[in-house]
Amino acid sequence: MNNDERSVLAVGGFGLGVVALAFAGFAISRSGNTSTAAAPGAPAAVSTTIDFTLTEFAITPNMLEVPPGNVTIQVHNGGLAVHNLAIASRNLTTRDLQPGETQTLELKNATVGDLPIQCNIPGHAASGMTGMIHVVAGAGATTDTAVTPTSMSYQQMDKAMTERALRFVNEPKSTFGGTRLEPIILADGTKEFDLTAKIVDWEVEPGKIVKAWTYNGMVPGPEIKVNVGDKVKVVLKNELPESTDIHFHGIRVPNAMDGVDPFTQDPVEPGKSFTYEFTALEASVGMYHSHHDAQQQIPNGLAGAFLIGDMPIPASLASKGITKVDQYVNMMLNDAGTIGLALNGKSFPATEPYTAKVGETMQVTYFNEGLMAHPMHMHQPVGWVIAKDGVPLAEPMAEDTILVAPGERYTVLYHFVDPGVWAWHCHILNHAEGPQGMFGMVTAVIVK
Ligand SMILES: [Cu+2]
Repeated sequence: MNNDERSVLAVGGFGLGVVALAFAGFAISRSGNTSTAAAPGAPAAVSTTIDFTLTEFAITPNMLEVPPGNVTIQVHNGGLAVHNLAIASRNLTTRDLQPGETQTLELKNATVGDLPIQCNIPGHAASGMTGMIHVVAGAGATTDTAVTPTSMSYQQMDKAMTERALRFVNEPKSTFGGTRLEPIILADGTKEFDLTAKIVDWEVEPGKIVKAWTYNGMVPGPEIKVNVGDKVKVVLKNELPESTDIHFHGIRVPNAMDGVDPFTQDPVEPGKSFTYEFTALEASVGMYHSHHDAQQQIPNGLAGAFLIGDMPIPASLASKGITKVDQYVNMMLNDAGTIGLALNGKSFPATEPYTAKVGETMQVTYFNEGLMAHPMHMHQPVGWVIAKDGVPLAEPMAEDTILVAPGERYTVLYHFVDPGVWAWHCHILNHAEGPQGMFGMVTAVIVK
């Protein structure tokens, strides 16, 4: 987004009303809730609704507490394979759910105790698709994720939420990372990219400055893009207080260039440099990141997109109006370190707003460099997943919520059909919206 577009966004027709409308209904779909229907002269009958999402290979959440009584269980297959959900002790099982399907189970008269749950597809429980419903006297429907209670009145909450949302559209934005790095072309045609690893002050939220561990002073690191057949040289200079290295994730390189000390090289010590050299052999959607003290170095910012060649647009999407790409977006997910819950190194309301026109198509690649899986949801258009980890799918798959696990990349085409401010966020709700309003892994697409 250039400055002109940003000022249009700030002063243009997207005022509070539009923002508030666009974000309405944001948080109602996943939370458990308990209601009490008291019949005259009878004890209250408690009924509770809970949700589980099935993926490869997890049941999310994997533990829920409910009070005794009737429990409505909504089971959604958010994965890429067929799954089911079974409560063996109650002889209750969903049918085999295709990706995207949802089925509701009614658990009648649950009494205090534990109800193990699992997916009954062979091998899936052993791979991690197990969980538990704890029936506990007096329990609300809570998950294993703590929710901060609020003492604010609803008027105070509304005011705080509105103020945060308006900062997103009205405040000038600080510098964004992930800008493309132009190579130095050497005499033999090799494309050289110079990366300096260093700690800088980085504004993740308006006024919140953290120590980011960066390539070339930005989070994400600069985008590197080359063509199939290019000779590539990446010169890493280490100005960090610890050793580091660079691994090219999802890119075919000789073993000596894999960037994993001590297997393939020595650590690049503070003050030292290392040069990676390889030929870009295959079209790829990869990432480059540290493979040294990674649990600190990567969440703190040492990661970027590494792209080789271009992704073909499936011919079958022409019937959906998708014949070309008008805009390319890398969306790097993070959830830890000094950067915290962030999209491209920024937390809402500091995240970058995107703009598009009705009829246009945006190609988004999600890169998860965090510690958790994130179900990414753009309001309104269904996304067409065209590639997983850079490999084109035989047929594109429609998904409005795309679960991206750590290390994964999904390439998705979004075709815009209606104008407005459309929220775009992680659908783990405590990564996105709380009593103070939206935060963390939230941005929006402004479609005109
Ligand atoms: Cu998330």
